[in-house]
Amino acid sequence: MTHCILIGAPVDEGQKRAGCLMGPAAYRVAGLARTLSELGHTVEDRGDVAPAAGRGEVCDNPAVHHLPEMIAWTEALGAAAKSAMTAGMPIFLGGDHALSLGTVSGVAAHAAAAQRPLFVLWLDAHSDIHSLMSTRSGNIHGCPVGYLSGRDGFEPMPAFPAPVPGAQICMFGIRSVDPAEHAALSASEIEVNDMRVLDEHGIVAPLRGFLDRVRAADGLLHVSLDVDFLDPSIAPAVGTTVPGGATFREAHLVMEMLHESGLVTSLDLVELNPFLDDRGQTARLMVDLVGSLMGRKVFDRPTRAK
Ligand code: B3U
Ligand code: MN
Ligand code: MN
Repeated sequence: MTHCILIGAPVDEGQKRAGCLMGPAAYRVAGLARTLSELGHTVEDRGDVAPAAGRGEVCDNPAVHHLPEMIAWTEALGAAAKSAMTAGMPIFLGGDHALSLGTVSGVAAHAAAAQRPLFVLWLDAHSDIHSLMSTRSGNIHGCPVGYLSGRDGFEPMPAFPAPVPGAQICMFGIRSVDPAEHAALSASEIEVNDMRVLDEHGIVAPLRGFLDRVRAADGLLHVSLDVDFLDPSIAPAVGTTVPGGATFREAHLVMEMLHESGLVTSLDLVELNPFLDDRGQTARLMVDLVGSLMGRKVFDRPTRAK
């Protein structure tokens, strides 16, 4: 039994298609709390985080927008994440992916205090490893991994901490990478499992390899689940649909393996844009995936291999 702490992060400023701010409400409407309590967990909903007013930070790339707001979100979510980690398992209801600058920093601060390494599983069509200078869209939701991993080749931003070494980050589902991101990924130690890897080897062996690494290091594991990890045919409610994503079955299998590992200590649900959804289909699927991550099984076979 886990104490699940729901934290709304209605961040919409990391991209330009309004609607992600409705994500936390959509997860609540889709029955996330009920799903968790039916699985035997306790649930505490801490409501939505409210950031302070953004200060006037600027950067030299004129494309970048909402930087002061994202700095304020990063501070507020970092504090919320750090405090929730001492009480249970935070589940952050996004909000676009820029929110992970805050959630992962806060979780990392907790891990550092506990003297345990933090690992991050990034489930996404995109690598999100831009810097403020390399992004052409100017959308900060394309930058969180860049800052969290301390990407080389650009000025560090004190407001965006770099708490997770690349070697502790693992990506699955990758199928849309800009040239600047390609260079950054190549120079990093991040484990990149793009769709080619999944097509060739399936999802089980590479995921098991990563989970073994986390276990061997006695690490904490943060999972950051971007809706566009999933194929748009099953998850249309996202601003950046990319064909060829994870299937329904692959996604549930990932979640079931994560549950069986017992390693997951925090979770982001990001990029749901309920305005683009089809009768709540995507919100419901995301809630079902959380159900699998938190222990729902079709058939509970005690001897099932880990
Ligand atoms: N790499 C592109 C596209 C993108 C990144 N993340 C999302 N889209 N969701 C960019 O804008 O940085
Ligand atoms: Mn993303
Ligand atoms: Mn994405």
